[in-house]
Amino acid sequence: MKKLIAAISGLVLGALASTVIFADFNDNKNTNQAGTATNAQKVYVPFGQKDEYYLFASGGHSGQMFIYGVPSMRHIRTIPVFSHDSATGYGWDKHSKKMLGKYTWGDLHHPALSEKGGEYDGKYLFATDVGNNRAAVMDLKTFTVKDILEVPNTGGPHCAAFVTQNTEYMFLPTRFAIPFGHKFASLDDFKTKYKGVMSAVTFDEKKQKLSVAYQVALPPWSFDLSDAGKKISKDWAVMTTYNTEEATTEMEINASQKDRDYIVLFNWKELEKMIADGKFDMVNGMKMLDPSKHKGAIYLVPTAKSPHGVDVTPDGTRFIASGKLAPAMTVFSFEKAFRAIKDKKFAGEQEGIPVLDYDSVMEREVNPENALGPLHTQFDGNGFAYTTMFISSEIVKWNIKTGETVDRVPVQYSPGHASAAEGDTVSPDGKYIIALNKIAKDTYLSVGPSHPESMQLIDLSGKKMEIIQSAPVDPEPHYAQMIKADKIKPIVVYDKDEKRPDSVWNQKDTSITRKGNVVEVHGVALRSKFIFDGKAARKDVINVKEGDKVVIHLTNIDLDQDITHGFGINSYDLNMEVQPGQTQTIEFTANKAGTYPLYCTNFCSALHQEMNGYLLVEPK
Ligand code: CUK
Ligand code: CUA
Repeated sequence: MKKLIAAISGLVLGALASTVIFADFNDNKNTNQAGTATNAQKVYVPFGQKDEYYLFASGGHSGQMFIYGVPSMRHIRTIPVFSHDSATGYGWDKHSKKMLGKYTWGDLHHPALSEKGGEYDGKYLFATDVGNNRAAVMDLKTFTVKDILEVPNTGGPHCAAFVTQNTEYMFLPTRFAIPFGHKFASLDDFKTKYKGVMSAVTFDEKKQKLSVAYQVALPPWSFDLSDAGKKISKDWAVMTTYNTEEATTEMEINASQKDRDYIVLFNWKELEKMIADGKFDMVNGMKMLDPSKHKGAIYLVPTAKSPHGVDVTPDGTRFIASGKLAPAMTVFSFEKAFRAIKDKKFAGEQEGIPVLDYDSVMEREVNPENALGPLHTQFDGNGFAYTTMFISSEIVKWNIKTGETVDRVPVQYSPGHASAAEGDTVSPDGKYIIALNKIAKDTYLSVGPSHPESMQLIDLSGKKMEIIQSAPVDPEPHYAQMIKADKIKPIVVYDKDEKRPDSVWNQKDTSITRKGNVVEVHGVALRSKFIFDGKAARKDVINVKEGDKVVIHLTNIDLDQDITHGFGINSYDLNMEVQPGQTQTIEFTANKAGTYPLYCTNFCSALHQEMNGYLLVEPK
């Protein structure tokens, strides 16, 4: 078996390194793309009706979150998360500017919906940023980001749909090993000075704040995809590691040498206890636990080389790992693992962490014929698993208990993740799955050498899986989650009675005041004018002096559905959005003397074009 895996993985490695593998698929001959009348009907949502599901798709290195409706596959909205966004002024208003801090881009890989009892509760959406080590939380009442947290000691937190059953934690394993705090250290000291830190992040709903509860200093391996346990395994979580070779250069060869890497199996309840018992050192302000000193919470499970995805079954009994370089999905049993741990049946230790015996935890290896490059697995709640095959460009449906292949559908092409309806809950719907394809090739009208990615909607309700719709998508969805639309309850306007110190609700209460060189404006926006000072002759003009600090609070007093105003200042590189009933603040230094028009950037009425004024900056 070992030899076979090694041989095939050699072949796969070759295929991964070249683009030749795609040539076979270029003629589109084996597609069953949307096109027939019945498929069109299945995805048609008539005007006045709504989609059945929301799809939250990660925007990858756009740093944002894309929202689609399913089954129409219409792109409904982009939520700016880790990158600036001109359309909404995200990154310029005070709140978002503070949250983004010094960063202007992000790499959002994995969205995770908040859960209660293992079901999506529709309240919050979490996300991580591989680019600049951050975690974010969005409120699904307003579809806006509430908090962003920068996580120290970590080099590219890469995780999966990974909140625990009651949203106790979101875990962020590091993808790249680094010395604590990004300190300088020679790569010759990789083994001793570099660490693969896993962070446990919590969300305080009352304070609307994210924070790091604790971190774990693991060996300098690359940690990757993860999933939280469910039901019998609810106190546990799993994550994959590659580069247990500890390679520091030419990773594509050097990190792929060993036949086995590991799944890290950890008990977060136990870790929580250890932290409460003071079993940690402070490292850059973080509680850091060393698992080689404090044992009993973390174990290693050998798995086929260079694993990428690991996913827990809806009933919580098993976890399924697949790797790019071995053509197999490996099914592991939590019960077997618990027994081995209880009986202390270990095959040895790696860097002070007990290694479980592969055969004592493994239930079966699943090898669908000619299926290459298995990455991620989703579930339908009827005992079937759906695994994406990056290299052979397909989704394979198989029986979790028997390993038998039930169906396969070619996708176009090279799927990373797939996302099933309510797929990460304890009770997936089994209605749809969406293939998130990395390479769309000639699927859409050409837009030059770089083509859009694609998302293909697959109907699971019939005997055979059937692709019924395909939607282009900006770079780059890694993972997505699909939730029943009726679970989400967005507000229509911001609550006027909510206490916000800088809101103003009457035109006569607006004001421009000066304290030293700080000019503070309490203004309102309404159809179709700005009023900054209701007592002034020109109510829509802000007069300041060169060098003043200007603080503008603007309340949108139009409490009507969908009447959003914008506030842009010409040539000052400033814009923000103010939604109905919302108060937003923008701060800047008037360091350019002159005359600058300001205007509403969001079309709001027949007189939108008249909704403007001036910022007059008197020279020193
Ligand atoms: S990753 Cu991109 S295909 Cu960041 Cu979940 Cu696997
Ligand atoms: Cu207000 Cu346009």
